[in-house]
Amino acid sequence: MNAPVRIRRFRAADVKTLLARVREEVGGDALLLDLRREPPRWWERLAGRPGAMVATVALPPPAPTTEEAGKAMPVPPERPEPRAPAPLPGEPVWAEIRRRLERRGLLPELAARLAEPADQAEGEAPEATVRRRLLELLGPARPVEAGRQRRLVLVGPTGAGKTTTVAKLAGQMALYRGLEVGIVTLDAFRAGAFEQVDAYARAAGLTCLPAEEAGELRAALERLSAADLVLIDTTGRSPSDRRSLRRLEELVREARADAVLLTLSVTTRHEDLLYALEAYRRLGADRLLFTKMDEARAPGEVVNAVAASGLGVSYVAGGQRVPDDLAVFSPEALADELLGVAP
Ligand SMILES: Nc1nc2c(ncn2[C@@H]2O[C@H](COP(=O)(O)OP(=O)(O)O)[C@@H](O)[C@H]2O)c(=O)[nH]1
Ligand SMILES: [Mg+2]
Repeated sequence: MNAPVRIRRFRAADVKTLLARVREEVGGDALLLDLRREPPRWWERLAGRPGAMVATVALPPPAPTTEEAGKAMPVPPERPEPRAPAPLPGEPVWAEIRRRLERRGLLPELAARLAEPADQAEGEAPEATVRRRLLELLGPARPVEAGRQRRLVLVGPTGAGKTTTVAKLAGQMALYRGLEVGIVTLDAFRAGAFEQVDAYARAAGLTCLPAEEAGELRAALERLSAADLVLIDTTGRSPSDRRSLRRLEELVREARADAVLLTLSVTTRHEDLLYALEAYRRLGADRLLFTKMDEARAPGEVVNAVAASGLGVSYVAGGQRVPDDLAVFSPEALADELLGVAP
């Protein structure tokens, strides 16, 4: 019996990287079946980025080893999840919208509340009502108001993306807005941590100062007193580590920050996200920032977190590239995405 043709898909930001990756992974004998640009996803649109390039290739024989066979996968349909799924026969429109929101990651009770037939405005289509309620819930975006807000602290669980985001924000504010930006890292004493952020800072020609305790923090802030914007990176703490959270709380207070951005990965399980929200609220977090949009199955967790915390969203990050994979949050773009009407 002939072995079935094995098909793989590859994604990359541009054709050159994509083809290099195909060559590296499957060699020169793969047959290129299709090469196209995907429409940008919602956060990519916010960052003004085109969608990724996608190559579909047929892998050459001979039959794969078991390990390779695991990697080969059938070509998924063009859109694995239709953006606006067709209603089930006889399904009322409100129930269909609720189902759509749940598929995009909203908690069932929140989806039910948003897609509730009551209080519909005169002559308003159900979808428009839900969109309006989503926008009310999300509130306006809360990016940094450079000029008015000078000292920013990023807090959040380990691995959420704080350091990367500090580098992105610093880079964008310095390169695109021409601001003088300084960085202070309270994460300097973990092996390699200072080097990570200092490398970014050097590349962008910015000053990065380490600080471990209140005195050093004061001195660092003093040295950066001429900067337009000072970004303070912190160490991730386990929300259950009350003692080190208290220490961090003291340092955040010492920093007298104008904004405290609670950085969360959108891939976090809802229960863990609630736990982090509760723990970091005590540190004075006044807005949210979501990372790893590119890894998330669905963006509904952003809405769940806003609903649970009452905090607005500042930025969203969708990739590891510094500084460009960070954009000001857009409640309208997220609402359109959730309702499946995004272009
Ligand atoms: N895919 C993806 N990875 C990210 C994003 N932001 C950060 N990361 C990665 O997440 C990991 C942890 O990031 P880091 O900034 O060190 O997190 P921290 O512990 O909160 O400072 C690193 O490998 C980053 O490259 C993002 O938006 N998307
Ligand atoms: Mg870090």
